[in-house]
Amino acid sequence: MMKQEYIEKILPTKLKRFGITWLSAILVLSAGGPAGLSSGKASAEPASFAGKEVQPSPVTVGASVYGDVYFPKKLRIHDVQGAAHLSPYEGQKVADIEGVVTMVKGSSFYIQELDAQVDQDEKTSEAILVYKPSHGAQVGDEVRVSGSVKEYTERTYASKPIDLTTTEIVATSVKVIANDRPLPAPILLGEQGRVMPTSVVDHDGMTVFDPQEDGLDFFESLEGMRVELKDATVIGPYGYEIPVRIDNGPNTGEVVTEAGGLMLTERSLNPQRILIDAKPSTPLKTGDRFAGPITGVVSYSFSNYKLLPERLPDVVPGGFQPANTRLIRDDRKLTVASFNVENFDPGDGKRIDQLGQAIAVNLNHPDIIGLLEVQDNNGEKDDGTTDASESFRVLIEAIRAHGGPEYAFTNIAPDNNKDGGAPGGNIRVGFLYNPQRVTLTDKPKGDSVTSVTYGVQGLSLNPGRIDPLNASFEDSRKPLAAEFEFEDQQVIVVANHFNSKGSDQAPFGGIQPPVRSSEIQRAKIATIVNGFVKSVLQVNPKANMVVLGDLNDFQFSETLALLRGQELTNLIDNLDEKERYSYIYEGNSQTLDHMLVSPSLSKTSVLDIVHMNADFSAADGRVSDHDPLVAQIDLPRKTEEPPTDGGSGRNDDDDENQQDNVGNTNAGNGSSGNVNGTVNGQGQTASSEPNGSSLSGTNVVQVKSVMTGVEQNGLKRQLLK
Ligand SMILES: [Ca+2]
Ligand SMILES: [Ca+2]
Ligand SMILES: [Ca+2]
Ligand SMILES: [Ca+2]
Repeated sequence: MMKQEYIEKILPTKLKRFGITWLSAILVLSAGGPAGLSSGKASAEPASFAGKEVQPSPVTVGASVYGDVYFPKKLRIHDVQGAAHLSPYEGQKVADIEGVVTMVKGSSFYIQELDAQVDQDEKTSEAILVYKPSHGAQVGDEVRVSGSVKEYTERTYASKPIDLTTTEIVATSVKVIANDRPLPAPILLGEQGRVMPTSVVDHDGMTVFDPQEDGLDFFESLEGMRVELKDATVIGPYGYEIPVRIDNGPNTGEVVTEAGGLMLTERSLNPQRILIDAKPSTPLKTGDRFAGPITGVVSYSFSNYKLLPERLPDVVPGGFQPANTRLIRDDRKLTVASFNVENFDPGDGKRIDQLGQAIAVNLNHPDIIGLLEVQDNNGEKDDGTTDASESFRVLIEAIRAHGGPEYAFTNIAPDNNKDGGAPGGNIRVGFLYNPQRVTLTDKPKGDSVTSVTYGVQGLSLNPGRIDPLNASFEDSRKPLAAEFEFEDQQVIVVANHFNSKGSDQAPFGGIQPPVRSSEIQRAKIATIVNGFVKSVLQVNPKANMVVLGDLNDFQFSETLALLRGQELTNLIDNLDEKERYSYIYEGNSQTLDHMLVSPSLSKTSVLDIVHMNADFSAADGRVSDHDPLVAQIDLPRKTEEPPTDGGSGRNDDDDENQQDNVGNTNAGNGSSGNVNGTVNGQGQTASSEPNGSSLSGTNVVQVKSVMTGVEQNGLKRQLLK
């Protein structure tokens, strides 16, 4: 029998016999109804005909029991939440919704179902937000709430209005029916409790509610509920929230950094990251832990699910320390760094000194440093100033004060407020270089509008901007190419700062899949820079090129694919996966900064990301939001035999030698493919010899690494003092 036929024809007849109209009951098809019940009450307000919203209440008339009469059951929180992002009762009035107050937030509070009343469905949240000014409710009160159901944007901000909503009862009445009730037991998250999805945020455009698979649905199924985190590990410094991870058992596919952070990979945005919405009383760094479990309610605001903790346990420091570069100095090799100095200007106070120390000590004063986000001489004062010579000068002095060399600098000032960033700041890319080690080849300096080209004489301008009038660079930085001479070799370094991801929709936002509109401009910029690289290599296939900077995208992105083309190798890709980060955003360790090299350098360059900033708060030594990158490059020498392995001019021995120049100052790095687990003391000794220029003068010595104790091409190598 069809349900429809039963409801329309048969049931009215049955109900008539005991004097109630069928519209006053909710009825579903059931063969005889449940046994063992003998009485029931009719309710006046049927909610729906769907099976879930009713309960069996057999009616007894005389000796007859009508067991297949179903009445609306009492509406509970899980009914209002439903197994969905939006309440099935949105916009409707609900009455006498019962729960215990678990947390009070101003005019709002969270209530949760008594443990005895929860349904058997993990997809439905058992808690809900209630809004009523002057509600008077206290944690532990058992209340009965009436009002209307609203899908509410808990907090919003003009630039990103598209967020998920929080189901809320806008209450007309809140009746306290008991005090000091025990709070419902928190749901334990993680391996011993509810295991979190670790790879998918959403893969069905929010059309299927599958909390076991989709992180978005997982958190929604716990909306407003008390949850507990055991042994939470901090995965980044505090920044509006505390990002943590918990143990979700084996098979998570997680890549954990040496510091204890969570790597963003091509496979996962790590939906298991939990953001704790509280400000810690002590500085936090990646790898710190909490002295006890964290209990709180699941909330959502500013495009993310968050945990509102009832209290924060004490912090147990994890002991991770800001790193120094692991590259062991070898003066015959060129070192090139990329460092986003986060809106640096002469008004930065003690950060000037800290950055000086970072470059002189942590980075071991590289020969060439591509700097990003250098502001003009008066920072964000917006008065038409664009010159940054004072910004460079104070930084050079600070490096000197920490034992570094006297650097020189070069840059091209942007036209006022044309390159994006904070208004008035005029952030630009520029270079520091050590004139004791490299020279900026003598060419006319470019200006803000003239494009640099490459010919048989090298760069036309030095430095020069790449295609600065191209509309693709609108409101963004123009790449800057500079030509340096190291020993007898030229190397072209291109510093970049691509447009940011700021305009993209959020991974946990209300639009799924999120639109990442910023990629369009980056794709154009990457294509232009790759075109420049191509134009150089067409003239000189052996040109030594380093393309570096904050590219505001990941190593596996389309941006990087376009920039690499067939020409460049991204040294990031040579690192062990857990090493590939220079930045932490909402608890995801990730790479925005890159260092790419041309074919002549691809096998003789070793990269180190110096983890001294991203994992730390300012109190623990952070001097910028980005970690700097340093590459050590064994430039091919003109005295060398023609290449035999496809143009790199290097053989396998050389690759090993490169690894020998990476010291192991952190015990956890032994597994890295590029980071040798052995400290090479001899390399350190040899590298202290200022012998690079002497070596370049000989044409009978096959110069390899100082460490190579073998003969090459029949010529005995020699160490020169
Ligand atoms: Ca439930
Ligand atoms: Ca909801
Ligand atoms: Ca889903
Ligand atoms: Ca200014």
